[in-house]
Amino acid sequence: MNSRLARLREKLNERHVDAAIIAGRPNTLYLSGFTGSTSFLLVGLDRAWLIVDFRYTIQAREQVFEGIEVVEQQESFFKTLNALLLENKLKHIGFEGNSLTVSEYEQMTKKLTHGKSFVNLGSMVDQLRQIKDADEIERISQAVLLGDKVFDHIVKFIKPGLKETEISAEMEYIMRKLGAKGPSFETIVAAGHRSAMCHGTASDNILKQGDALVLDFGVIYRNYCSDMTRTLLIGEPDPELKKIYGIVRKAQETVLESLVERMSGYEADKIARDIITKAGYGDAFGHSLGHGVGLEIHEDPRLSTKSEDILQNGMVFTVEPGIYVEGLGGVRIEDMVVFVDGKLRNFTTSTKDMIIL
Ligand SMILES: [Mn+2]
Repeated sequence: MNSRLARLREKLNERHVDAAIIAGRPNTLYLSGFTGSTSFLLVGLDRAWLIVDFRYTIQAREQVFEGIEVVEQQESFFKTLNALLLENKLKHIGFEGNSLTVSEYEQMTKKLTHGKSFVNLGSMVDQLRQIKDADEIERISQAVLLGDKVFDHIVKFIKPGLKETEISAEMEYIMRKLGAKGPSFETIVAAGHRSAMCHGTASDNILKQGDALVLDFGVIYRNYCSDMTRTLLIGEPDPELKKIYGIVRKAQETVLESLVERMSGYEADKIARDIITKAGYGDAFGHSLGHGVGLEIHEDPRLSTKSEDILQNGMVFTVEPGIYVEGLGGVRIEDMVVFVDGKLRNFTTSTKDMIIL
């Protein structure tokens, strides 16, 4: 885990910064291992301190990675931070410009009287988080496996007459029973005409014959998110839905076969988009192909028409083309993958064969 701090320190050095103050939750967890809701992590070039209040002292001592000292705040966080800055001669202080609010920034620059200058590090830590280490890849693979088990279970549970909310409740119950902390985002269960809404979270809509049913869900397991989508068909579907299913599946599988390390997010998106456009449904694929996943459900890199991100070893991301036709329904298929040693590994193992229930 110390290699995470080492990578950050390298970047801080390049920017001539003495220390960074990290307060965003995913970045704090990534760099320190601490899961509490409030803290300031001060990362200097050779020492690092996690400042917490009384509620979290015991937990922080148990959780922090080697090389991080836990400090309980005295009187206030800023007073404690100021003392550390003075004691360790830390003058040029970096902050997370992409996650701090304007008020938090103003408060910080006003109250940290021992800081001489404040440097906006933007999304520096988020950028580091794009490349997953072996421990993260292992956790993510377990999270995805748990999602596959939820899918196996729910396929047997689904039948016409159920409400979408009954399905999402069952999915969330099973994921927790299997050891997940909970869903990684609000579970999407969208049937019939609602399946044409890309983010149709479960409603009281009742499943009926002929419906397409989009299940887009994920779990949080050992702090890491999973994300997958499968589309089921309830009873014999409209021939157009079957056709759409075939196009989406072909687009998704072609991307998986064509992805090579160092391809851009734009190029990957284009492979799927060209197939769907050629089939006459270009306008019906109105979202991007995929996104990074890790401690957060949506992270960089992005796979989209505007993306300049280069897909590299250690990056975990989704491949999720879809086609949505108002009044008829929608189909989306989503897997989570990673590049390891230049090779693409697909974490998701659930079948993509058309399932007609
Ligand atoms: Mn997704």
